[in-house]
Amino acid sequence: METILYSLADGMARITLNRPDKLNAFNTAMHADLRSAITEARRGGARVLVLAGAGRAFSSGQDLGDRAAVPDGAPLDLGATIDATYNPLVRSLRELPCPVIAAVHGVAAGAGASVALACDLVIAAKSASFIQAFSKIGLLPDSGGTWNLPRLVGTARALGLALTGERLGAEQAAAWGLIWRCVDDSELASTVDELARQLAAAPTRALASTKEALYGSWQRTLSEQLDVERDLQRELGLSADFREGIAAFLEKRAPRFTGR
Ligand code: LHQ
Repeated sequence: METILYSLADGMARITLNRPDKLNAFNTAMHADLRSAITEARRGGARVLVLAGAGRAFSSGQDLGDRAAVPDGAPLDLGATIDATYNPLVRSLRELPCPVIAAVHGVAAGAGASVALACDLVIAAKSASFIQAFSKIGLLPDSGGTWNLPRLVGTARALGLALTGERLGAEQAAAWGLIWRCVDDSELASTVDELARQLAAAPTRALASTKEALYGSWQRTLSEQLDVERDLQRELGLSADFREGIAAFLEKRAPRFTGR
């Protein structure tokens, strides 16, 4: 693929945004490549997906030079662009039945930040930063930004970030709960690799159900959520991995989960 690097091995799918001269800005081709790669990861039975950026950044968001998505004089329906690109991307990451890790180094700006925050676990290098660049060009946070930001850091901080477009360093992002973890720059790759290996060997269906239950919880009452947990647990109770987890515990050995 032209704009990303993709691999799938040992249950670990890796997608690297690969337009380093544009700080991995999203253009139409990259969205198409991402769709293919995520479909391929799903079809290939990936048990974890790692999303990262090549060069010195994670992503600078929408490619502001892509005339298919950014107006050049004539009015352009950004809603149609979003419907065709960012919204399906965010939905596909959330609906992927395995954990998605964003490995963030350098800057994650605009939709680059939103896409990182749409991943299930965000690990960032200490020198990384998150910028809600939208307001600087007359837009609002998209790609799930207005949904994820207040849920992750609360309304006051979400509004502060979104209205000012101020750069937020990774250490502060971790302290605020915007991301899962911030590590030394030199440890980003090994930390992400280790976590990806751990998750690829985990009971994948349980992790997928955890994602589904947690993300869906915002629309439900506690009583409704209790029912959702019951239903999902009922399914997991019939899984091979649950049987293996119990057997391994009783036999005092490490479990060998297969994701089934
Ligand atoms: C870029 C970009 C970029 C193209 C750096 N595009 N070339 C929007 C519109 C339509 C539909 C739906 O959704 C959206 C959502 C959005 O994502 S809106 C937000 C779009 N992103 C931005 O506004 C961020 C723009 N970029 C920047 O503010 C800076 O580049 C950041 C703060 C990310 C990094 O700054 P520096 O580290 O100083 O790097 P730089 O500015 O020198 O950039 C390096 C190169 O990358 C440079 O090209 P050049 O040929 O001069 O070396 C930039 O033009 C290019 N680049 N971002 N988004």
